[in-house]
Amino acid sequence: MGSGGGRVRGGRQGIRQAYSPGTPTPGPGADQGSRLQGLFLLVVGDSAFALLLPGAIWESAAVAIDSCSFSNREVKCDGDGWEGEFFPGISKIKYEGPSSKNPLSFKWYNAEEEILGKKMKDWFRFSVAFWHTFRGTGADPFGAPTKSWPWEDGTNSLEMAKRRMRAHFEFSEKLGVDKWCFHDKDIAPDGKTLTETNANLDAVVALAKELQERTKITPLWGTAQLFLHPRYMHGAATSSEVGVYAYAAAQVKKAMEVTHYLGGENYVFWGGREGYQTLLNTDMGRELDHLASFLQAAVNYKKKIGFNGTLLIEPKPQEPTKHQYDWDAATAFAFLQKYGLSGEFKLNIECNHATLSGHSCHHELETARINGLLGNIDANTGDPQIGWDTDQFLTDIGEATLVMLSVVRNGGLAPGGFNFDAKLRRESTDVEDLFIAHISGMDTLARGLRNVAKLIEDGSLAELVRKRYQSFDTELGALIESGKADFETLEKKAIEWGEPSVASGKQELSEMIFQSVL
Ligand code: XUL
Ligand code: CO
Repeated sequence: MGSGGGRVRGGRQGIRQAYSPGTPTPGPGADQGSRLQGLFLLVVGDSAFALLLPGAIWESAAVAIDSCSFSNREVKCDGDGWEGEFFPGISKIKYEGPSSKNPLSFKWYNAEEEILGKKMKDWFRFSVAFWHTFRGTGADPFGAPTKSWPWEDGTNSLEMAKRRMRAHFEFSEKLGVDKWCFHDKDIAPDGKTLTETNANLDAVVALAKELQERTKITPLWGTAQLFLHPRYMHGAATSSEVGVYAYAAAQVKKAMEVTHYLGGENYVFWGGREGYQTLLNTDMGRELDHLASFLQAAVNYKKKIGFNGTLLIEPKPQEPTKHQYDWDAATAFAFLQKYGLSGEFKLNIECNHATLSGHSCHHELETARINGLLGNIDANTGDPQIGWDTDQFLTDIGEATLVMLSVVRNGGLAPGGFNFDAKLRRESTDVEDLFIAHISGMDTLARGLRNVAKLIEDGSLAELVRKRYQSFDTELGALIESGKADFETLEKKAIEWGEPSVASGKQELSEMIFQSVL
């Protein structure tokens, strides 16, 4: 890599000119410069995903082609127009320990250190989410994008996609994270046809493969984005339109092939629009049958291409739809059982989704774990005063400790891991904030793991729970737990024993023990 600040070859003005033929008519905010004008109009409806793309993706082929057609001026189609490092002032982030005041260092996460019999890096298997870190613009339904990363030129061109991919690998390498997650649409622009779109994806994937080989960073999971484009307004697998169902299948087929090719270890299904706005116009039973057929076809295709990764369903109760079918872990489990799919899928639990469904993240993790379904964690958190999916980096040490309790009980998450499905706040606009946010999230979870090790070593919480159920460590308890205690036997015991004694639940003591390790 070159030294010094990176720059767009030929200067930014040239790229702005290249973009102008495909730039939508400026709306409010036109005084913010042509780059922001192009982005601003795209802030539509859904707050979480309007941010993903700095261009209307269904128009992006035109943008990509325009961009390339200007190659005889400033922009080179075969290169990516960027020289030097993307993060020139930042070197590899190191562990400096809790007393360090350096924001660009780890205080608690020490990748090679062994805790509870495993290296920290193996407990976590951290991953950078491409869509937030490299496509998040800071836009919200009321405001234009706030980030202006130096490598972005305002286009959704193929050249821009390649440059962004190189920035991503440099970022992850410097952060010391060796996994990444992506949607098909995050990494490559759409073409005018499905065939053209797939060709664009192949071009970016070829570069990603090369960068992966050089850096040893591989996908934790890949997925298809089936929620931004207007064709998916009624859903993808649950759309009332058979043509949309087929299109979604084609998209998943390709995304699965790409994930497999890149050595991805999992594949995620988040049904952002698999739900309804009103039951008055919805045949819920038929839609759920369609979703099951879709997932069964995905299982069949996975086997056909020899992809051994885990398929993961990511529950979320609502947003963008009023009601999403994969409401929470228990609902997803019931769905998988009903359709005979339980052996084929695990769950990707996202903490902010858990709280939106009225549960804690710990509850969702435990529900998945006790049913053998805990496959991956989308590590983030919500805001207690905001009722939507804010996708913040997790900074609450207590919450992180509870999360790690489940992960340790699960024996880890591999082949899953912790994907930072989290984004910078709109107001955080420095390039270094991207590093600081991830470092903070990693350190918080590392503290959680260290706290769990203290809890286990102390042993008193486990002892409290053991004692609480000790009345079942008896002959009758064993009979009940083996499913052999009939009502007549139980009635006989109840009469013989009289009024049962009921011990204290010791909630405050359990909380005191928990607090003592934070
Ligand atoms: C949406 C969400 C998605 C999925 C992948 O809330 O979490 O980013 O993780 O589609
Ligand atoms: Co997620």
